[in-house]
Amino acid sequence: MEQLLKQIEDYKNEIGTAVAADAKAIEEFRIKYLGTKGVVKAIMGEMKNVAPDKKKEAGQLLNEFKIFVEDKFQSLKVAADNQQQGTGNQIDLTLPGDELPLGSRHPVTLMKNRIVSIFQRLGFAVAEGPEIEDDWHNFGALNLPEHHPARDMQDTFYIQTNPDWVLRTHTSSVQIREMEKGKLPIRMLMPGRVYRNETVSARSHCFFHQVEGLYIDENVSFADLKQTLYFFVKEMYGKDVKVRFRPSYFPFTEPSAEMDVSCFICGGDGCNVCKKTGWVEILGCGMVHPNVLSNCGIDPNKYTGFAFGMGVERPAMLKYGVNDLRLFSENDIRFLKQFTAAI
Ligand code: 2NL
Repeated sequence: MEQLLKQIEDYKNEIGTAVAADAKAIEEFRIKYLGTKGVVKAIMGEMKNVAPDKKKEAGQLLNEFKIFVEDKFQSLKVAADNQQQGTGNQIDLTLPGDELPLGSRHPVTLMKNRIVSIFQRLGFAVAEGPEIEDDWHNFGALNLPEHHPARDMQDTFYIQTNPDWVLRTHTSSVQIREMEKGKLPIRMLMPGRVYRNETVSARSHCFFHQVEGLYIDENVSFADLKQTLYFFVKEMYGKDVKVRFRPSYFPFTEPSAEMDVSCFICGGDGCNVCKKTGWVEILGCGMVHPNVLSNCGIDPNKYTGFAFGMGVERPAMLKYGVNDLRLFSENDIRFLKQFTAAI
C-alpha cells in the first residue's frame, strides 16, 4: 500500500509539470499514461497486491489518480488548441460587440450647463459645496436675523440629530465658504441642489436647483452688475430681449433688485406664462451687504461686490415645454430620453 501511495505521488508530480507542446507531445502523453499499456492501467493492476482491508481505500486513491490524469490530458488539449489559434482564448474578435445604450443629459443639467457656460465666458469659475450645511453658512453669515421667516421650521429641513444642521436652502452657503477662504478677487458661480420644506405639486417641490453668482473686488459697482446680467440675458434669450429691474429686498444684498425679461413666449403681448403682464421674472440680485462681507472677514470699506441667484427648473420648463415639475425627479426613462441636446 505504501509503495502504491509513493508511486501515485511520484507520477502526480511528474504529470503536474507537463506542459502543452504540440499535438505529438499530447498523443505521447495519452499513450504513456492513459494507453492500454500505460501508467494508469499498470497501477490499477497493483490492486491485486493490496491487502483486503485496504482495498477500499486503495480503490478510491486509484480512481482519483485516474481522474487527475484525464483532467490533465483535457487541459493540455485545450491549451494546445488555443495556442494554435493564437488568441489565448476562443473568442471570435471579428464578431460585433455588445450594444451599449447611450444615455442623455437631464433637462435640468442641460439648462444649468447653458447658464454656467455663459458666465464662464465672462471669467466666472464654478464652485461647489455641501448640501448639508450649518446654521452659520446657510443663515447667520448671510445677515439673516434669527427670527427671519426664511429660518422658519416650515421652510427649512433640519437634521434631527443636530439642530445646528440644515439642508441648504440656497447655494449662497457655498459663496460664504469661498469668501471665508480670503482669496480675492472672487468671480464665481455656484450651481447646485437646494431644499425647501414645501408640499410637492406641479409647481413646487421639496428640492430644486439654483445657480448663484458672486463677484467681489475693489470698485465693483451696480453698473457692473447690470452689464453682466444684460450680457447673460442676451446670450440666453436673444439680442432683442428687453430687461427691467424692480427694486426688491434680500437680507444679504443692499440695494436689491429683481430682474424681468420681456416674455420670450408671447414676445410681450401677454400670455399664460407672463400672466398677461408681458414680463417674466428670472432672477434676484443686489450689491453684497456690508455685514455679509465683514462676516466673512472681508473689509467692506475696501471691497464691494454683487451677487445674484436664479432657479433652473422654471427656465428649463419653459424652454423644453415641461408642464409639471415632478417629471424632473420621477426618473421616467420615457420622459428623460426625449432630451438629446449636446449641452
Ligand atoms: C433668488 C435670489 C439671490 C443672492 C441670491 C447672495 C449671496 C451672497 C451674498 C449676497 Cl454670499 N447675495 N446671493 C443675492 C441676491 C439674490 O437670489 O431669487 N434666487 C433664486
